[in-house]
Amino acid sequence: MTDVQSTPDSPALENLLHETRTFPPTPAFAAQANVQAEAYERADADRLGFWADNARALLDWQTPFETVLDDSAAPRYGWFTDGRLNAAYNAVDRHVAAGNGDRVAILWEGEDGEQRRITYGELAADVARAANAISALGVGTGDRVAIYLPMIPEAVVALLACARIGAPHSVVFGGFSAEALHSRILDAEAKLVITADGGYRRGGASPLKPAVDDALAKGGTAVEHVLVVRRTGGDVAWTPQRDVWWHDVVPQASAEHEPVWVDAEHPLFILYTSGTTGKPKGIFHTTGGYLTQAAYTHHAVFDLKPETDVYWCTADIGWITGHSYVVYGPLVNGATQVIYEGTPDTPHKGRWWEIVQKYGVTILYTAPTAIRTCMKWGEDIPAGFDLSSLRLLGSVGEPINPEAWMWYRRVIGGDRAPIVDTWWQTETGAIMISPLPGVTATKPGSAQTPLPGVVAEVLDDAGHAVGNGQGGYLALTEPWPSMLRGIWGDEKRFAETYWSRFPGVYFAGDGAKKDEDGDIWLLGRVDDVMNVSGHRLSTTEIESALVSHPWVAEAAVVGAADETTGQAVVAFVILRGGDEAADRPDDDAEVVATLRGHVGQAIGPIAKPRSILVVSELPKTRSGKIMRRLLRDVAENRSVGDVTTLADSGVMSLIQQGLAKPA
Ligand code: 6R9
Repeated sequence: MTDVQSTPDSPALENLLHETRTFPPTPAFAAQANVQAEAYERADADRLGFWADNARALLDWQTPFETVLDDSAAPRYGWFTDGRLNAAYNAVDRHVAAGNGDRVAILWEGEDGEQRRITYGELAADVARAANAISALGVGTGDRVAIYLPMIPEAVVALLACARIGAPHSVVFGGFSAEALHSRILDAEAKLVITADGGYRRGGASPLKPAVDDALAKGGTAVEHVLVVRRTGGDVAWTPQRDVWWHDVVPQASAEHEPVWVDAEHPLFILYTSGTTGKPKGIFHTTGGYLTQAAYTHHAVFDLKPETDVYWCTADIGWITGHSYVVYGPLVNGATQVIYEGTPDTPHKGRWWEIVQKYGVTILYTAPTAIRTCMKWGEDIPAGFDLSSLRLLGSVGEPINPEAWMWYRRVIGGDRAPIVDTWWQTETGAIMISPLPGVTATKPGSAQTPLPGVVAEVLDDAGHAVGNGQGGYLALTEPWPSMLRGIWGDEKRFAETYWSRFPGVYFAGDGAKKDEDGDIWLLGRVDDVMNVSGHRLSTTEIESALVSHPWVAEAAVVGAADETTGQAVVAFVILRGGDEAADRPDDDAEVVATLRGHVGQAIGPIAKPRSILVVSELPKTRSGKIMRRLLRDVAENRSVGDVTTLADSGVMSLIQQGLAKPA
């Protein structure tokens, strides 16, 4: 707890919560870690040389590069520009060439219990067949392919088949509507759509093909064919000539295919990310720099030992985390990984932990939203499974509240496995700020340190780096290999969105602070920062204070217009189940009074929410981010805005119904 020190006109984000607990790596973990402290020194001494070494060590190049960084057209930087390579070759074939064709690449588990085990050798053949099949459908190098699939092995095969022929893929989340899909197909001018009849979610088959049909019926697209994987066996409408079954063309195709060697700067994929306002941005990444940093960070941050580890990243393939840490990073590094199709509570709330036990998962990478959901369900559930195989845990997607971090460490990691809290974005392509598990003494709630080769700063309004103990804007001050190369078809928006707030510096859009040790804490999106009587408060810190109370599983905080204070803090909370809830009064009003007092104590009177609403769900994107914009609409009594990127569109009416009922 600290005093609120700044004056009402202080521009900087106030720095409220303090954390003193640290967890150094055990000597045994440190001794075996892939990356040691020297990496920071090496990269500081010669950043470009460091990345060039990694690009050469981690990837196979058909034509070696000489140029490391081309900054002549900044901010459109180029990396390894005179080199040539192929992403699918690097992810699959070269492991076979090196004699590891029999190593398992994918341990797939369907939600319905179906299982598939795919070796690198089998994956190489599948990718080559799919590459031949999509070429035969008229897709050439440079053509775009939209992918709208559930979490099935064919999703990995489809991405890699595109990469193999140099056709940039554009993955659209399986949960998105026909309208969202249509706008993304149009924007990328995709020629082919790869989809499935459906997938399994929440215990049932949920159809996908109808959304593709509806999207294409809206017209204006360049789509010539729809390639359809049969997963659920449900009935599908069929447009002859246009629609083609995967099983009719892929298994029959030849498993011989010469990869298309592309320039390092050839586009590998487009991935749409919804801005807070306006039309989604097609973030595009290229081949050499992206693969280098995806592979390096996967090796350094997850400490992967390909012969012995079983790695599991729970992200959907429609999120950047699925691109970098299900497909490219792990496969380039030759990992054996689990892929699970469904939801964590199907058919029971221990499904994830059952999978960890069954496959002996050693490295688990997931999102705070999942951790908080498990906290809500109670720790008895994971306690019913043997999680002793886990040796490293990761977190991504949102700030992880210190309380959730401690729970993750104790309940899932057995107080043994280090936690890496990894900050990055669709735009950064790969992890940027994170502890190194064998080096860093970790701190609950903080992403801590830029990785070797990455330069990040916290800047004040005027663009000066803040000192320790101060808050401001997170910025990346030097180019990095996996940086976005642009917004598809919109160079102007690229320059304005990322490069104009602080000229020449990448503006991440996140608030951050540096603590007394110089460690970086992420404080939420700058758009969500609240201004209460002139004090700029972060959503994250107040949410963390709420979650530190034993009754609270999840919290979302927004600033709502207020006549006296400009903005007032309004909090939405989900209460915890299990033993933690034992002493909780039944009366919501008493709960609310206690929680307000708790925030006042933990942070200070300025942060006390004006109101706290107890809800059963929070609106989230498919990657688990809370959509505070929608909660602000509720807090300010407006009708709720665009909900097309919500994971579950029914949530907003649930929240509003709950609020309408008499307290
Ligand atoms: C990888 C990913 C990016 C935004 C980012 C930030 C938030 C991600 C975080 C985190 C705090 C972390 N974010 N990881 N905030 N700590 N470890 O999530 O990409 O979907 O593009 O979102 O997510 O706000 O700016 P993306």
